[in-house]
Amino acid sequence: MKIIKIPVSAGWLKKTTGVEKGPDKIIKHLEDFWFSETGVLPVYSFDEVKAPTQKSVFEKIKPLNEFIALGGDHSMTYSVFKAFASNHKNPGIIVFDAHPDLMPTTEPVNHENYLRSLIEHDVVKPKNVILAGIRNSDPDEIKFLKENKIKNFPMSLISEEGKEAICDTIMSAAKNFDALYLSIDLDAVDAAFAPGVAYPEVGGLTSRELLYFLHRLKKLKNLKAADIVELNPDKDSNNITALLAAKLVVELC
Ligand SMILES: [Mn+2]
Repeated sequence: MKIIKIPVSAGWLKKTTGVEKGPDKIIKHLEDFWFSETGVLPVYSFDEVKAPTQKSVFEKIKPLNEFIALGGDHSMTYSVFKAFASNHKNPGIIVFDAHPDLMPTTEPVNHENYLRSLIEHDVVKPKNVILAGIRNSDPDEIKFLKENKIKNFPMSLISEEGKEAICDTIMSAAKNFDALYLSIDLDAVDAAFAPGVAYPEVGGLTSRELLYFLHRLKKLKNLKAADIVELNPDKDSNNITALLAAKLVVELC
């Protein structure tokens, strides 16, 4: 699996400072795993976007077919997905996140509005966007979600209906995309399991619940690429979040 390091910290209000250390930290912890739980021996090749900009990230990703990009803050998904989308007819994205990241667009985009920017810049159709794990939104974002009829599976719904049923629904929607991209903001996971993120949120997925989703989504033939974002090693506790991020990489290989 090609692993692309994108050490970007372009965060609004500088609250994401520290996330640029994420990629190296995750890679260090890959050593802590041998086989994946499904018995796969992961083989990696590493590459990096040094001093990342929207343009340099796009150019690094454009020639790739299958990859996992490691952040860095969520703003990077704008350029990574844009490059991915440029290679496919009808691309779609599943995002695990505590926040919808649908704030009004800015230039350059940031980690609070990358997803709205992808939609408003016609990179992805709103009907090809699936959100899961949301539990803290701005009124502006809720309005945008409703107006664009975005498929939204907030934490409350996952908790009420169960991860199995929600995963079934997500998979039947996602299997129709020509190419599927998975974006994992580590704050989708409960702060008790993933404290080392820029904006920790309680009441989220357990590590195991997120792994359940990944193991099932991995079975979709159209799943081509993924990113893991928002690890902040400076805020972590006993490297627990870094270790989770590394395990996610292993299980996605
Ligand atoms: Mn996010």
